[in-house]
Amino acid sequence: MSSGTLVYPILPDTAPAFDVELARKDFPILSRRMGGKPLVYLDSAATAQKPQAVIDAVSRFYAFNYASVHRGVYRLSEEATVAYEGVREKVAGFLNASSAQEVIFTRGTTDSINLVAQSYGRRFLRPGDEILLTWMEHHSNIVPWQLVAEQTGAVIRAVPITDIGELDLEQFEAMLSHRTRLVSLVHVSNALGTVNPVKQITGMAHSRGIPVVVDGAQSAPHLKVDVRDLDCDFYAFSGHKLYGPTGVGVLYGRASLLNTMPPYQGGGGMIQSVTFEGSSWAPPPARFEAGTPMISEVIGLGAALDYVSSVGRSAVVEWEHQLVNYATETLHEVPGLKLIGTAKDRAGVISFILQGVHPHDIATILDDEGIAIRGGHHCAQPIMDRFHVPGTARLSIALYNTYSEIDVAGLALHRVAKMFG
Ligand code: C6P
Repeated sequence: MSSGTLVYPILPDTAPAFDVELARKDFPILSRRMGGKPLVYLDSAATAQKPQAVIDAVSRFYAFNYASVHRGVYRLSEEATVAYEGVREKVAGFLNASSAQEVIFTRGTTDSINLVAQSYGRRFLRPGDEILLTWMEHHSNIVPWQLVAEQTGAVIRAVPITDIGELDLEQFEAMLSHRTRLVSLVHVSNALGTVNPVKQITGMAHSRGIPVVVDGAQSAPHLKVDVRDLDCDFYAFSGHKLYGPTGVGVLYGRASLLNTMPPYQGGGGMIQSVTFEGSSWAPPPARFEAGTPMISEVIGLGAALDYVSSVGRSAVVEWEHQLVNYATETLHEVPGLKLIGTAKDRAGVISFILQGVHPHDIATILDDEGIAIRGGHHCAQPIMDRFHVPGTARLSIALYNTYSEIDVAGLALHRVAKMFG
């Protein structure tokens, strides 16, 4: 593995005040019209749009720099390897990990959580051990644990949440028992927008020696994440929700834990030696990256992180915070609309139901106005059950959204309410 030379330097977070109109020019798709109306893209929790810088980085890489990594002695391959490993350094900087060796490239959040479940979980869970989740988990942080529970005899328990969509911390503490072997929870709920107090949770879990996995799919794009400050043991996110390409994500893992974990997939690139009698493993992160990796996607992820740094991470967090507050107030005015999830600390997402209208119908009617929102259970069925709804309509924001787009969505929802009222 290369020494991790930085190919693209990590830009300091010192950008001046955020100018959304300037930022919007970076996203070519935002100039599209849908059925004659300007596109209002409010589904970034599903996937974020891509700035030109990311599109260019991927296309430049394919055009002029493309070769396999870790496998060639020729210059082109060495260049590609340096660029690929440079992104690992960049991700370590983005998360404030202690070292790039704690950064594993995966296909996304789902893949990252499955990795922890199948490697750490299968190695260390025993019959009767408890895996503690919460009621606000995405299916990606439920099903992988069910699979490993079936394989090991471990048991899943879920911490309840309050009526406003906050985690019940007293219950959380009460449910930590001598049988709890792992806590896995979402940082920011994709269905409610709730920001969970991860640092407090890792404190409670660690005082009992229990490691904590954090699903960061919705926090990496919207918060300043510092895995050392959060003190989590694993943190997973997806590149495509962070302005990067699909098919690439990250698992951060604390080095002391990664070193104890067996590979969960075998193949090229993850071994030290192979004979027919047996094989030995490369150290992390290579141990968990079997096969030719998603090279150009990793390059695109690096460009996305550069892009966010150039805009200014703190400025983006602040801008989005204002937008979420504004959207909450705007939606409050719509007759018959009920917000689902009104936690004090929220990010990225506003979820709601409208009396007498199915969420899919809301999304379809808004689409006629060029507005893209999501309706459904958001791959989080337990939380829908908790609120006794089949699904919600969800407006989710990114750095390129504006107050006037929220106004457009608000007016459209007023019309829907009138139509069905
Ligand atoms: N949520 C949404 O519209 P992948 O698909 O692996 O990139 O991310 C999975 C995932 C895991 N955790 C959370 C909290 C998520 O929000 C998601 C993806 C999308 O809300 C698609 S269902």
